Amino acid sequence: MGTSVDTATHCPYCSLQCGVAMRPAPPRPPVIEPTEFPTNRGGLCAKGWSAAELLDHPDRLLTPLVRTDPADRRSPFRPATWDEALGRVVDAIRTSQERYGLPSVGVFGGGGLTNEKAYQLGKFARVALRTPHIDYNGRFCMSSAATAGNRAFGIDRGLPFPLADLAEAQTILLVGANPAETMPPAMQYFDAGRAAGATHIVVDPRRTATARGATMHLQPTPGTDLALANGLLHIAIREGYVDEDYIATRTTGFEAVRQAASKYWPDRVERLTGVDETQLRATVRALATAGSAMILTARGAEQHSTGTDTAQAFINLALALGLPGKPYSGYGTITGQGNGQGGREHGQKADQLPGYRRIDDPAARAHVAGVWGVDPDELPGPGKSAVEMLDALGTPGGVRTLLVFASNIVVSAPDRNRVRESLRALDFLVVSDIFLSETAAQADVVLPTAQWAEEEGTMTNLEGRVLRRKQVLPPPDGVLDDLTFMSTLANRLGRGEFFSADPRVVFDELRRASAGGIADYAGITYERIEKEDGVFWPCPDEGHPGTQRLFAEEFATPDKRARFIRVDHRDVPEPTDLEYPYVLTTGRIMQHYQSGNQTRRSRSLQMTAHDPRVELHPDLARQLGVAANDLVELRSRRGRAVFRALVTDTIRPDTVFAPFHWGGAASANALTDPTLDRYSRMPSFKVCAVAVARVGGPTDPAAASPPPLSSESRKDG
Ligand SMILES: Nc1nc2c(c(=O)[nH]1)N[C@H]1C(S)=C(S)[C@@H](COP(=O)(O)OP(=O)(O)OC[C@H]3O[C@@H](n4cnc5c(=O)[nH]c(N)nc54)[C@H](O)[C@@H]3O)O[C@H]1N2
Ligand SMILES: Nc1nc2c(c(=O)[nH]1)N[C@H]1C(S)=C(S)[C@@H](COP(=O)(O)OP(=O)(O)OC[C@H]3O[C@@H](n4cnc5c(=O)[nH]c(N)nc54)[C@H](O)[C@@H]3O)O[C@H]1N2
Ligand code: SF4
Ligand SMILES: [Mo]
Repeated sequence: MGTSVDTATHCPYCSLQCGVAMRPAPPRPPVIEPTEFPTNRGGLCAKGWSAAELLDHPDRLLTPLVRTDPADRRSPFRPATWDEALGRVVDAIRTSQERYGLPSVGVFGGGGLTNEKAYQLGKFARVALRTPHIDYNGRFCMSSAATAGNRAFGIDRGLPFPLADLAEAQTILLVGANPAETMPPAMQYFDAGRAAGATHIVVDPRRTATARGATMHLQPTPGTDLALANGLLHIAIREGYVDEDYIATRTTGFEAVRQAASKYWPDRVERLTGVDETQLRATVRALATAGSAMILTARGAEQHSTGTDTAQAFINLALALGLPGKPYSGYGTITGQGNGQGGREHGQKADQLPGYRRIDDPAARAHVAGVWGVDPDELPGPGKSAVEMLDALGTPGGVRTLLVFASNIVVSAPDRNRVRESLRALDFLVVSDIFLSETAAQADVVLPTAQWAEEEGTMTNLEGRVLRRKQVLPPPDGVLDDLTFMSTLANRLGRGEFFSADPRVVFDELRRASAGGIADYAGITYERIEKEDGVFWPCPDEGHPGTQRLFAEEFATPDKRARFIRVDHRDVPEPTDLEYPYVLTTGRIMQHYQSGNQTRRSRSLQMTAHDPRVELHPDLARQLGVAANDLVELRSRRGRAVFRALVTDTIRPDTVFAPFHWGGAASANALTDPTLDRYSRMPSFKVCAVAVARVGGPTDPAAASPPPLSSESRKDG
């Protein structure tokens, strides 16, 4: 597009979607500068600064790859034309469909895809493949808080207010979130609040950078947040802090919750969580006596087999204090992926149609089928959730041919060894990615795709604000963007008439498909987004201003009231024992993003965070004879992984923390527990039992310090 002016767009990574300006600098990739966009206001983290490094990275996939021997997935890859690669994909789809029926083809999507691509992928599964089986990595991310939000409020918008409201709240309780590393530019709102006298309380088993800056830090054992929330509610009730008027006029179901809370005596909660009674009381007082208060959760509280109920427990607390709908107050969850919000609204989920409609609702089916121009009876029903779909790969009734878009499941799904086995049981695996990920390395066919700055689309950020991602340069020769790929493949499958490769056409169709749904985008246009710094959904028509704040008057439930739901503490699925005496929790460091398939390729990020490191308390290190930088092996009931020791007193002595950004020998997900939440189907990423042992010294050339790309992604490649 050879212009010399800056293009205003957004960082490709997390849900903060920081505004950036990109200045073309041919023949090098464009130069990135932060803009004054309302989320980042001139801030950017190291990942954002480095994002353009990957546009012309030598590892980029530039042609489709196929196996030299189509019958042997262990044979080497060779470059192929699109025609040949698509031919193999179509043959595999047809073979599975003929042998095992339509549901034997599955799709796995991602929360990084634009709204247009996520929407089109859901439609592609239902209309081109006619399979019920589509799910996505958001199941690993937002599903518990989403389920709880839908249950309690009738709507799932992560933050029911703009981010800037955080600076105005007098008290914030932040549970299992580490924005200082996961969304650094958002810290300016927390900092502004504290500078103005706000009280911030962080709940985290680690004294993170976020916790260090807060007013108070509660340091519970992983997996006990539900008991903590019920304990706070118990105190609020006993000390007369509940808002009886609000409860009577705006909610239902409090009595059962009040009764349940009566069992959460502070000393019992102290025993369950490890947080002492004084801190519990101080937290309640800070929330209840402030003029405005927010309770925010993120993955630390949610990625558990009790994640939905845990989010609900914090919603119960917020409702009892009368917070949701009051100015600068309420409950929110901090969405993770770039389009984690929009990606969970328009049909990538197994049980969902666009506009956050349910696929088992006859009226929703009729509406969406009308927009798509198909017979409602043709639309499949709900399919299996992510982990359940992966577990059933290659089994009778399970998926035989799987198409993966924008997820690196071999690194990011729980119980990696089992995932690898399941993928091996497939008849055919297709992966669309920018780079040869660990998952792509196991595929039969790999398809190169365009990157963020090479295509147009929209993203919905953590606030529910719909943004435009703009094209700054064309994709490399021979690389097709996902929309073009989907419509080309649909064409080959005889369903091409239903699909467009033009993002504007797809977005306009999405608007119509979402119209009247919960996540209503009908009034949002590319032009409005541009003029108004984004538009907040719901936005039912072009004259509607968009909805920055929810719940002031009513909730989105049928009776317009929020629902209290009784929830009870349950022990973690895998308690520690003599063989596996420590608790492992997992998460993120600032420099790397998710499975690391992108950020591990950035030279500047690798320079500051090359080594996968496990955090251990000095007492534990001493007991195990581990010194700083030693190699340490973690072992769980499912696998092993080796990390370099980071000895730090910021973590509980009974707990170790490992990032999940690496594959190969340093894969945290070789260890994690796939036990699912019964409602959201979220796995237990944040708690399992492990053994810990020293396996080498700091200069040992052994397993850890994998090369920038874990050996795994090269092995079969
Ligand atoms: N640098 C970076 N930033 C990112 C991402 C990334 O990969 N890298 N990913 C993006 C995405 S998709 C997401 S979902 C967000 C996630 O953002 P966060 O939720 O902030 O990130 P995590 O590190 O997964 O977990 C947060 C904290 O939970 C704590 N924790 C662990 N177990 C428990 C527990 O049982 N209870 C409590 N209360 N806390 C616990 C961990 O110690 C950790 O500090 O980040 C987004 N931003
Ligand atoms: N142990 C543990 N595991 C976790 C978590 C945890 O806290 N602990 N967190 C979970 C969470 S919250 C999340 S969100 C998941 C994320 O885990 P993944 O789904 O693996 O996330 P990414 O690494 O972002 O994978 C995106 C892939 O798509 C590629 N890609 C990027 N853009 C595009 C595009 O436009 N089209 C296509 N086709 N490909 C693209 C990237 O190169 C990358 O390989 O991990 C989960 N796994
Ligand atoms: S905070 Fe998120 S959106 Fe902003 S620069 Fe960092 S990764 Fe990108
Ligand atoms: Mo996430």
